[in-house]
Amino acid sequence: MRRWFLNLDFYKEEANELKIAIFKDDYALLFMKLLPILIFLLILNTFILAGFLVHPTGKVVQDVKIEYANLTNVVDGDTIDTNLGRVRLLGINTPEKKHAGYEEAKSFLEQFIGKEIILEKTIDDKDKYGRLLRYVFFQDKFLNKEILSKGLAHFYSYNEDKYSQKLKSAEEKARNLNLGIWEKSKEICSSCIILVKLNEIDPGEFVLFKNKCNFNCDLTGWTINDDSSSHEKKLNFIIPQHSQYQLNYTGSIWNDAGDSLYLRDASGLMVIFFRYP
Ligand SMILES: [Ca+2]
Ligand SMILES: [Ca+2]
Repeated sequence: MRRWFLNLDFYKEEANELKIAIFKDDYALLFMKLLPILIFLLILNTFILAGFLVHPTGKVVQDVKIEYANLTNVVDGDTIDTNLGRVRLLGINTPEKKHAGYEEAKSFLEQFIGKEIILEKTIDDKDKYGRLLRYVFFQDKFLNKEILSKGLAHFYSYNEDKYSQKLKSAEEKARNLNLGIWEKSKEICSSCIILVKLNEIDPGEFVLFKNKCNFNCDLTGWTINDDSSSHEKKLNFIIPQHSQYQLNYTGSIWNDAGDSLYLRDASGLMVIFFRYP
């Protein structure tokens, strides 16, 4: 009897091994049959990842696009000409002509004339003037970021993208070091004037300043600006000691969604920087 049971166990084991072998063979066969489909799906996936990313809004956008170009001419600190067309550097806004930082930003870019640069598109292709909106790289240099790091531009975004945070930090570092456009005013009144309120809701936009010192402050020749360089307003008033002054706007200057205020003294040095939201 004992022998019989042993034999039975032996046959059971044989049968199990055979089953496993058949199962393994089936699996291999199935795998071989599915292999071309798997390879096809893998390639398709790679193409999808290379060409598209999902924007935080949930919208699928063509997000990664890199092109090689030749830098042929520098228009100003944030605009260059290339063989592919005029390019507006994304994420930055450099000073206008005759303003501190204008020449420095321009000559920084001029060192790359005749060089092969890399242009990267993220969300937007062109602005309303038909300029290509691009991030610009030369070898390991990220030019948009370098300009911010040197304090030669303020951060300016059309649409937030994967580089926005990096660029904002570069700007913040330069600001904390008082570099370039962030150089602080040495005027005595620069520590007297405070921003009480900025009302960005139009109609009726206004900016309310206060002179907290016990002497009058003459703001003649000082300038106030939002993120767009073309909106500069020259001031011509005195704020008496311990008084407020409300600067009213008729047009729509202060963007409701977010903007920045730059108050500079007559020599262009920074008095107040305020960004919202
Ligand atoms: Ca507004
Ligand atoms: Ca604005």
